[in-house]
Amino acid sequence: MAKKTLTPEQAKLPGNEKISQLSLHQTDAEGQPMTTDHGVKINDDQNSLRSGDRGATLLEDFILREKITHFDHERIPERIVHARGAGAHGVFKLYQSIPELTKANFLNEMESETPVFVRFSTVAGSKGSTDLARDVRGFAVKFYTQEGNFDLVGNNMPVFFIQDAMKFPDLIHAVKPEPDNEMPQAASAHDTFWDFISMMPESAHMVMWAMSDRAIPRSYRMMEGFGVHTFRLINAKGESHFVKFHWKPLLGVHSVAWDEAQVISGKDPDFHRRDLWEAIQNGSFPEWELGIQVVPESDEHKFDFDLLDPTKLIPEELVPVQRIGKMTLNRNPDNFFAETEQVAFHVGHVVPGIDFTNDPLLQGRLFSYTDTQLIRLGGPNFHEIPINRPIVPVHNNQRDGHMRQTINVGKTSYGPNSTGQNFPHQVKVADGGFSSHTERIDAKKIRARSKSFFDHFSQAKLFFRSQSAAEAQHIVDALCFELGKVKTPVIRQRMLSVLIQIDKNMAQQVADYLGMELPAKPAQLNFSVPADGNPKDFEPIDKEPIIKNSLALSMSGTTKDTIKTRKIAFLVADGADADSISQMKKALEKAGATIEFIAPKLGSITAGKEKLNIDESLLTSASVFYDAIFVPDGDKSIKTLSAQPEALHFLNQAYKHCKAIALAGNAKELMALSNIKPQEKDKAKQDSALLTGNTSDMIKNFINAIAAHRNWDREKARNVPA
Ligand code: HDD
Repeated sequence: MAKKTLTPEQAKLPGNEKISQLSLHQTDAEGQPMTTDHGVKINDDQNSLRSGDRGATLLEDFILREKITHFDHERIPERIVHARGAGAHGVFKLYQSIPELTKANFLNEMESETPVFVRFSTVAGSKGSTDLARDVRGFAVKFYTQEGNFDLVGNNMPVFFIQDAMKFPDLIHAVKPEPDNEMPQAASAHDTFWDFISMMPESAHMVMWAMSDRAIPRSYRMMEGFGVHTFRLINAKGESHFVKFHWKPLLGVHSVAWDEAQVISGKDPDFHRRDLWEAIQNGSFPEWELGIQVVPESDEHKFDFDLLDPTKLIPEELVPVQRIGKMTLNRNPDNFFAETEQVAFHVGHVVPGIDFTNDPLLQGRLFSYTDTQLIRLGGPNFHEIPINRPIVPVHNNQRDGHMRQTINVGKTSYGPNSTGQNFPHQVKVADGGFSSHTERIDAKKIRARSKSFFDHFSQAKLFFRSQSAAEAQHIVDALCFELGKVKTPVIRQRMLSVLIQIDKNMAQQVADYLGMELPAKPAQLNFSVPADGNPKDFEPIDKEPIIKNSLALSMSGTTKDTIKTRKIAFLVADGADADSISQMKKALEKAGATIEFIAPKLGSITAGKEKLNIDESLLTSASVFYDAIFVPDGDKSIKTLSAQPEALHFLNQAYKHCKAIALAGNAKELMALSNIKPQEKDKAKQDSALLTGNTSDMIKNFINAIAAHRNWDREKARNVPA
């Protein structure tokens, strides 16, 4: 079967106002003569100009010089964080207008669709690093609204490691590869990261998220997104409400297994990028609902945490998430560098109706994002790069600078002016002029943190207690792995002191693995103390969460009723049963899944009277690329597969990674051969994701097992070699 990959043209991917604007900057060389950058037609682009057949190259060769100079300057600095990413275009459509909360036009205009550009990323790795690193994922959305650009620059986790932007360079220096040997790449499992974290108890909550399976998503399309900080919504009367922004994926929130992540990193480090690209190209457009949690100003102090503290979330049980619109990603970029690499997000890009709070992390970010673009994109005119331009006109008295594109006409570049009739003119608030929320502030200038920021553990406890058994076990496993990679015993020891504050049993399991005793509560937990400070004044407040658990924090309750876009491998060889194949294929495709045929070699196989084209071979593929495996009936095919170690490994690995496996008819013989040995108490028939029998009888259960994502129960036995 040929893969369904369409060009944007064939797929008739939707455009929008931003896409039309971008198209003005596109160029297509089809049918065109080659020229220099200055438009001179080139006769020979293959040979440099030289003095005689075997002589030296001449300095005069402007064609050679131009080509090489441009090449030498092709790279720009990668992002200091979030260097590795993938982007896509789309639209945002409102379900419900909210004028009582905000005057932002794009959150009120029901008829219009707002173009968006989204970039997903990992944080720590370099531009060429693996997509499957255990890491936070960036989730940055640029809304091209009719009132200018609004950037929601969030992550796939709702809290952050630190409470003050002042510590961001330290955090990033600690997590990035160590400076002496530039190792390890795209990994937090090393001494400097855990050294920093173990001295920074405010990171405890985020560490629980980062060690959870949220840090190894199955797909960008299956991640939540969060604005993290508390922002403000401002209505036409100038009234403010606090708001937290959420993105809820319609495919649910799902992750891969850690062992699987590591295998994918070797087999296809572009796994997430490819998944996003292919989904859009195949017309399976990824969708998220935009959610808001709204808190009236009068309730600011109603919670047992500070709304300005970015290490805290508002439990959905306390303030439900209202879903107010949907974002659909429906178009891949035309050029990675021009769009995905050059896009410049800024948490300070807001439109009238949206404003900031005094969250100290947010406040520092407001400075950092423009500053970083100046070095990364080379100067103050980065807003003129096509992907960054708003879809509304830009007029002001900013002028000149490196690579200025706009040709401002006239003499006037200042205001007030009379030479240009005082244009461009300022805009009244009633007519859409931005004015900052008039928050009352009556305070002393101090360099300090509010005591209301000192509870570092209650939400870390809430998160851990809200996990399913499998998720909690994965956090323990992740901590064992990460701290196991730490070489300095005192760092491990200090980290155990932090973990005890969250959950003693969890800390004990990690300590056992590390071969260490659980330490007593140390004299000092927080090392983030000013030179004149008394460490005692900086110790965390020990508090219990005010709710027992929060369902929304666990992925186990997420959408599990669809197999749309899931990839299913059909393991086949000559002689596979045509009926078995077509029954299963039809049912899975009807439910929205994608099928790929995998055989010992490429080309085609015979299945009954049919010839089946093979998509991948056992050599080019691996079970980690698929959500589930089906082996159709057919004696000859099964015999061939039985003799192929790669086929047996394929099945065993899928089993280890808790995936749905359906073995039709005699294919069940492959079970023992591939070392799939459910424990006595855990027999095959009790494993809801390991199916044997007739193809037609297993279809429904197979679909349910794929929709359930993984049968994590299978892990309990811990008896699966791979
Ligand atoms: Fe940041 C990039 C998200 C804290 C400084 N950040 C960046 C990106 C995302 C985030 C998604 C990539 C944007 C893209 O795809 O181009 N950052 C966050 C979140 C944070 C956060 C959710 C905490 C809630 N960041 C943060 C702090 C600082 C920065 C505290 C500095 C004080 N972030 C940057 C940066 C980056 C960046 C250095 C690197 C590239 C860029 O901005 O454009 O300025």
